[in-house]
Amino acid sequence: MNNYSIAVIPGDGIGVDVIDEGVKVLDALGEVTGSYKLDYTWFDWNTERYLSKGSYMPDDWQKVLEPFPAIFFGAVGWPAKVPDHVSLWGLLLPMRKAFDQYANVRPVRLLPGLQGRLVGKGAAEIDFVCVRENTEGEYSGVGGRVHRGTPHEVALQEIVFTRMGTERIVRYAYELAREQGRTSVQSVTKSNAMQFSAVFWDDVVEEVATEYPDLRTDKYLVDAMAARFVTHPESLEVVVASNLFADILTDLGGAIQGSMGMPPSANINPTRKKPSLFEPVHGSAPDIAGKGIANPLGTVWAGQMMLEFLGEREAAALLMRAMESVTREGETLTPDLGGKATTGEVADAVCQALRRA
Ligand code: GGG
Repeated sequence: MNNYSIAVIPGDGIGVDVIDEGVKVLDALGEVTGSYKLDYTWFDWNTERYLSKGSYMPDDWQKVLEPFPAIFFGAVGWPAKVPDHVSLWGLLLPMRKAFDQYANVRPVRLLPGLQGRLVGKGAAEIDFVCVRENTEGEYSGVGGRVHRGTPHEVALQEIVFTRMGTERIVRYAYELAREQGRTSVQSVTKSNAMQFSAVFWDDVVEEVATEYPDLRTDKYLVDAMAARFVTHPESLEVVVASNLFADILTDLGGAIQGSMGMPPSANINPTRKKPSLFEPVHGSAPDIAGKGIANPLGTVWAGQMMLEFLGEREAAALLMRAMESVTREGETLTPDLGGKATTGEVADAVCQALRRA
């Protein structure tokens, strides 16, 4: 039996609802397989903490989290109480950057039985993965505002692409393509308009691609790729893009997966020298927080990716099959997927499927 120490940060809004259920499913899977046990340390780092103590995390947060191989994260943000740029830069983005979680892996797969939003495109057509650069690009955090409130006010937000950062994410995408038995990689930029940063990205892709002659390389402008998600999702295998472009595209990915409640997100430090972080793609959705109707499947799927990362491949495969059997049956789904079940009932259905298996 393998033991893993996991840091759990439910965060805000429905993050709390879905993480509770995600933990329930991961524990049930550990019991069913007998292959692992997760020892959780819970952290109440969220907007309430910010309001009462002035920060989302304590000063020594890096030292506290560093011993954990993985962080199981819910969601951040409560815009009625704290502006979103304060909460995102107070909790999630510092972890991605400080722990060098440079590869953000986001599968876009329509699970069996679910109604996608695209006419004529089912589970066979919607099955690819997005690799998002996760530490620089449009999220570099470099910029400033001057002459506030005056007619000559200036706001600058710098896009930063480094050779090291670009090469490593592109290489990660090609390696993932090989690992998953794919035949191609789709690189996304806006190099007709962004003649410096995006053309640089294209150049790096061309260089790295020579190391992978077995894989085809396709290049798309981000606007064309947005259309392609809808018109030809079956032509996509491993989509690699910058921080902001991939963030936007993967919300579209959530939509074609049936609901924003479905997609998971693995923020990986491939060196494993610092913790990796696993979360649903969706945010905190304050409007439905605490109502018991949030879809827990994106979080359960993120937990499944965490188990794969930890090396529990058989358990992870079993959990994927259990989720698929729940979606295939289609009887226990939350309202975002057209069902009437609660968050807890969906997680219970996954647990039952695990026990049946
Ligand atoms: N569960 C993830 C979460 O809370 N996401 C909030 C969000 O807006 N993230 C922005 C990003 O991933 O770039």
